[in-house]
Amino acid sequence: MNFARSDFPQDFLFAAATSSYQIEGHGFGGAGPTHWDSFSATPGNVVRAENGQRACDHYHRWEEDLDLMQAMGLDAYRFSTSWARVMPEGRGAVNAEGLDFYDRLVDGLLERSLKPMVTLYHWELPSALSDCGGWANPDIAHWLADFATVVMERIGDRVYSAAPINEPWCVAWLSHFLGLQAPGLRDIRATAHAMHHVLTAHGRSVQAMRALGVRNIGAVCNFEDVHPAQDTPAAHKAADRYRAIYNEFFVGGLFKGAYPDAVLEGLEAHMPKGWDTDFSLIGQPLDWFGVNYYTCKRIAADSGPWPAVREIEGPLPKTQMGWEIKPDGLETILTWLQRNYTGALPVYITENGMAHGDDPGVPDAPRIAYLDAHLTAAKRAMNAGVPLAGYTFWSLLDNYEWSLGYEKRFGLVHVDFDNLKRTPKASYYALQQGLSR
Ligand code: IFM
Repeated sequence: MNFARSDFPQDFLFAAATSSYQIEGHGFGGAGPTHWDSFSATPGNVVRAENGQRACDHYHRWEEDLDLMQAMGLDAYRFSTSWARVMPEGRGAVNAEGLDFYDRLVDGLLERSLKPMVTLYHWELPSALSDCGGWANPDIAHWLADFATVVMERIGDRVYSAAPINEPWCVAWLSHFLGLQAPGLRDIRATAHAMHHVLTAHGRSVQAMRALGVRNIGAVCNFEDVHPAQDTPAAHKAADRYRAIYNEFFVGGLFKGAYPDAVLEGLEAHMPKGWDTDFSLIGQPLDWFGVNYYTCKRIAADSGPWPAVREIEGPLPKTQMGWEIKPDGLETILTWLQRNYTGALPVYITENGMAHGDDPGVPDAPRIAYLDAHLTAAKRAMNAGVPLAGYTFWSLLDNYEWSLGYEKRFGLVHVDFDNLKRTPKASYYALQQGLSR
């Protein structure tokens, strides 16, 4: 691996990321049911109907996992808090055991000189809130802000950074329009409402955290490097529309106080009442912006109603997810964001990594090459003027890859899901070496 820490500025942070439902073991510690438990119990939604009830049992093995990060030489850990673990009904009563868990985790990180980077919501909505309409209900902005308050009253004095929501596109579009994640809806009205409420919830939660004095608050969105599949006007238009939905809608709300016309042309008729008066709430000042990047997309025009876009398989080598490997897309996204949205705001790569069908003991050379190439692309973006402040590897552990179950392995550390044994992969050791240089 070419990567060396000394090629990056001294205060540049290297981190690993996970999320609560994907690793903790939701069946432990008095957590309430979530929409992922019911989505996964519904035949056809998740490979082998797998769920996060046990996952990596990080709930009991968290010290071993923190030791692994410390030994690797990382500076920070990006994790999320499970809403239903802290508030089993989503509102009201607090599960003391759940809050204690995150309290211990934060102290354990600080004891190991790892900076805690917390995301409040990484997708496991409490079922009681899902029953009330979940992200389609405007009250979710207040529900999330209340959850933010409960969590931050306990750990807000010790976290390094905080973000309300991971990947709004997945929370809204993937889950309410494409139906591929919980709650598995395919409904344009629910989608339009969720797209907007994910941002009002972001805004209210930022306000709630600021009121408590929490510092270093940001937002995290995911991006793809989008290209027309053919050089035709129709494919270009379709790619523009796809890009507007995926890449431009959320940053439009956060940084420009407006949604792109190419999205409104399809969603405006379905938006919640008064949506266009919410931008001062949505556009709360931020201290940093987080970019999750994995791949590119080739888009063609499709027949049928809006958005009339179709993904076409591309020519580049692919990961276990079937995602094309396109490191220069990361540079494209970072420089485009900096020029059009984030300007001088510090940017973190909050997720990047690849799934690979790792066998224990077999070096994961493709992952090493993937990370090396993306770190180099990040460096190029920095040379082009992007104020990049950190890089987070997805993921520390093999874990629950949502509707794809436990088959897709993103970890730097292999997890044997029969006995939960952790075994660092070659990529873990390659990064460990690079971090020491
Ligand atoms: O595993 C997910 C994570 O939960 C959110 N970002 C993308 C990862 C890989 O699909």
